[in-house]
Amino acid sequence: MPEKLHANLQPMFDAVLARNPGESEFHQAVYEVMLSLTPIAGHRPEYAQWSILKRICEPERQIIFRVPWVTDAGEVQINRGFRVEFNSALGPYKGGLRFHPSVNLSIIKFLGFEQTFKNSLTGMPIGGGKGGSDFDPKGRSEGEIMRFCQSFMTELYRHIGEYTDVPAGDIGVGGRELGYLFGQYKRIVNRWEAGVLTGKGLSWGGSRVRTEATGYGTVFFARDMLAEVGESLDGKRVVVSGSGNVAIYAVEKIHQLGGTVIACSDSSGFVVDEHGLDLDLLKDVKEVRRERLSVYADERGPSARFVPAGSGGEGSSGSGDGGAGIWAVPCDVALPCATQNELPAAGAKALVKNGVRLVAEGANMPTTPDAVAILREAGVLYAPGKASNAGGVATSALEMQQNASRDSWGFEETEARLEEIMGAIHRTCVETADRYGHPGDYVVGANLAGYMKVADAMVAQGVI
Ligand code: NDP
Ligand code: 2IT
Repeated sequence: MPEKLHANLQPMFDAVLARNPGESEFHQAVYEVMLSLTPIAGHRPEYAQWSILKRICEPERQIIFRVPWVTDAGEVQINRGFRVEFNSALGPYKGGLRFHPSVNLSIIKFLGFEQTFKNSLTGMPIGGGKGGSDFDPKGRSEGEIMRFCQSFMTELYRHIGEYTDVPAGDIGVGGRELGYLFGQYKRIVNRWEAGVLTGKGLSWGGSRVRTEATGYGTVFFARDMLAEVGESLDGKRVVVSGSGNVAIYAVEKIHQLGGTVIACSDSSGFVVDEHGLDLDLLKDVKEVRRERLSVYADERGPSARFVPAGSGGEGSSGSGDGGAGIWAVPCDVALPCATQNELPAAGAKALVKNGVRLVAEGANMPTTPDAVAILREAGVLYAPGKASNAGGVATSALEMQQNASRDSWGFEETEARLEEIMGAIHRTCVETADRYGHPGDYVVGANLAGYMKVADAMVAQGVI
């Protein structure tokens, strides 16, 4: 880790390392929060006490289960399912489900830990949780995906509920998978409980804008950061990594606000399109046909070129140019929207060399600690995901509100709520960073504000 922790905090971090061996992503997420506690470790020691930190770093409940299912060819498959119910100080556990072959307990714990502070920042009454499976949806038939989702829910259903734990989507889990999950839940419990999952389809309890919310929210946040220093997105060249749910709607909002997105990626490589991405074609290739990004370049014509991922296999970050990948494409604004640790030091150096002005995370923990240090050192405006990508879960909380009141709001009204929430998170970050002597530091602002609210609620509720 690039920077040393405050002397009071280092032994606590060492204890977390010893207690959770081998969980590198979880260690990284805890380190990033503990580093931000430095400004209060001296003069607000009540927040940096081990009695609180040791509880915050320990999930309330960790569920690991077998997910058996049968392929189209009749072969029995076993996957591992996870749900980590991290913290319920502020409300029912809330957070997505990820289906990706890389999923393990460390990844689910880092995501649940981050989610706790992100959800706190939204101002909505939601605790933190995360789940998923090492199931790989790629290349699976519709029938296989449905059977997997049904088997996954056959165990998960007993742990979730409107007042207990409310899952949603994440990598590999979108509208299709949520439909199969909700259907199986309803069949098992024999009740219509819309509030048990968010990200549902619009005709069966979903909220308008939930599909767009994470990408739109990230761009609203980036716009507010630029406005803070008297700039705007108008005319900016933007690189967005990923081409899934978050990336696609980040591209859409950037184009609506006058910027031009000139590159995006998937795990097979990245595409550079100097005329600006054709969003209709991108949606058709990725959302409808579920194709690789090279198909976009083939069909777009001469303005677009596809750069395959390098032999390092790191997808959006590893394509042979010193590890910089998509981040070697010169831009003013970079929005990492694919996955954790996809923006390494080499990428940050390339961005800085090419004069990037702002990096805002649409993904969770996409920037490595080394890369964060490089960006901050160079004075690049930088927003951590727990602030900038909070629009997705905030709109999930709006979906819960609509479900609870059996209501359904219009698109404009819901988007206005999202914009207002992102503006409030932005102000909270700026004011908190100012108050604790780190003006303009969104990492300190987001982590301190998110953390202190959770810690206060935990203290008020006693040692439970
Ligand atoms: P999707 O599954 O819709 O898209 C993920 C995108 O990232 C795809 O383009 C995928 O490429 C790429 N990707 C995933 N894993 C890797 C990898 N290991 N290497 C290279 N590329 C990869 O997921 P989302 O868009 O929903 O999620 C993206 C990020 O945003 C995640 O970090 C998620 O946790 C975070 N997030 C999501 C929210 C939501 O509401 N969905 C809310 C807040 C954060 P390919 O298709 O080739 O695998
Ligand atoms: O990381 C995230 O915030 C999400 N995947 C969305 C969680 C949610 O419950 O909407």
